[in-house]
Amino acid sequence: LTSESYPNIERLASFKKLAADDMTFFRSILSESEILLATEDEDLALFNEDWMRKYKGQSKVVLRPKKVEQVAQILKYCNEQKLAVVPQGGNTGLVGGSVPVFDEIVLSLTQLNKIREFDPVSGILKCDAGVILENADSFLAQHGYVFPLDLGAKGSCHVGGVVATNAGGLRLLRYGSLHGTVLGLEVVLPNGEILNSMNALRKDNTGYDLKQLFIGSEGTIGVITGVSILTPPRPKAINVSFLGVDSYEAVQKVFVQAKQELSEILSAFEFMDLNSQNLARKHLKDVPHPLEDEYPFYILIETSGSNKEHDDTKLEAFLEKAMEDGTVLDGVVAQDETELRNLWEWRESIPESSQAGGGVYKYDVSLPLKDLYSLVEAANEKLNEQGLLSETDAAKPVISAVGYGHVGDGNLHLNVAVREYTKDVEKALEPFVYEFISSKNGSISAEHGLGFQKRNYIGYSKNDQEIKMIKQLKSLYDPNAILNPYKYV
Ligand code: FAD
Ligand code: 2HG
Ligand code: ZN
Repeated sequence: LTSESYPNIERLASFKKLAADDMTFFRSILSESEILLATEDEDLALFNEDWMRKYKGQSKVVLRPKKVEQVAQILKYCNEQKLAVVPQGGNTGLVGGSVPVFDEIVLSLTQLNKIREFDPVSGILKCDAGVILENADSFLAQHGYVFPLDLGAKGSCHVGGVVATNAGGLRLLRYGSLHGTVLGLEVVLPNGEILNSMNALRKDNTGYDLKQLFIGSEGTIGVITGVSILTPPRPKAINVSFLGVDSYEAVQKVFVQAKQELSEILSAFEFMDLNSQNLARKHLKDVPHPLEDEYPFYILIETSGSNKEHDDTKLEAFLEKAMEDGTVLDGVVAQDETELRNLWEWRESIPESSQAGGGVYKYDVSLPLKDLYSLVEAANEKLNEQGLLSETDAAKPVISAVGYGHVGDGNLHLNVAVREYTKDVEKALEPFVYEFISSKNGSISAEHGLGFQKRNYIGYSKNDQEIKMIKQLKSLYDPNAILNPYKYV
């Protein structure tokens, strides 16, 4: 596996290089455990390299403050000194946005990780940005509440990281996007000012809703240090079923049926193609697939509610109908928590499975539902035409191009699993994939953001006027452009 370098980009000479006097300053405000320095044996790979092992920077220092005031002091200093900074959460982002490109200082939020308060009447949680998503959810479970966002990286990603990305995940269909559930933020601006809007109000129409600017800003205009979020009651009854169907048309039909029949208890509707399940099969090795026979498409449906009997009856009636009319060809329903986890595993393990053969090109796109799968077909055609794809021939770079995702949200994940990263594959896919999406009026990033990977392609989804305003906002809040440079702004 050859790690992708950063071609055609030069370090900006306007940024200062880290010097001894900078370290003296950092040591004056941080303790030893809050500073990690690269040494001969330690290249800080955990912080320099992204989850896909595709992007790697060369930062020599990671700062891990425990207090918001320290974040403010660090940014103020870096801004004055023109030292570039990359804010980093759990480093699970999938667009190369969370790691340095050159020698930017990594500002890691890992140690700013306290739950601040929880109101069990309103369900409003206030916490530090560095709280790991799964920890936030486990804390809420003790109070009968649930975090309104769930995703495969929950064990590592941060609450602040998902907000900075505006991640979507597996429950968006039910609980909506973070633009709705986040009620307030605490953000440190590049000049060191702390913007405190840790609101606990559901309604507040007093001028611009400033927090929205930071949700999904990917660390380019401020560092999120605190999050206030509305959490829903934890469902008492959860059902998961895993179905096999014979076409993408059938997937859409089942989606409509599920919305109609399951209505308020439907909490996730995910689809996976056969190729994605074949990759997962290799990865999960001895675990038997939930369905004995192979189907071109699979669907995972989750229901959650407060009354098991009620939900069971509804799910049974829905499945009976869908199987009777022949839309669903086969299916299973989890009988206990272990089976439920196991069914989810066949969906949640795909990102890792597609990476396991060497590397992966990931495209996270929004498309009109009717066109959602056509991108996977077009990509396969293109890779085949150019003789780049073979599941068995190790001389070909591409193992498989698979499609899966959050049908309920119109969000497809195209993963092109490769034996190694090569220019031929990249050239075949880009800008082809982006042009395809644009021609269907889709978005080149549904939920992962733009980061480094899509820095040159924002024009496929935003018009000139929108890009102009993004740049104006960037220069207003970060005039020295020290925050997350070389990425999409
Ligand atoms: P990082 O990766 O560290 O950072 C992401 C971006 O946010 C970077 O630009 C960084 O500079 C910035 N940032 C991080 N913290 C802060 C902060 N406190 N203040 C300002 N900027 C900050 N995404 C989905 O939307 N849906 C999914 O279903 C989903 N599933 C995933 C499954 C797996 C296995 C993996 C590896 C990733 C998945 N993702 C998914 C990607 C998703 O973007 C990340 O998991 C998550 O949003 C990033 O959180 P993080 O704390 O790791 O942030
Ligand atoms: C998911 O839905 C994540 O599993 C990751 O958004 C998607 O790896 C991907 O392409
Ligand atoms: Zn996703």
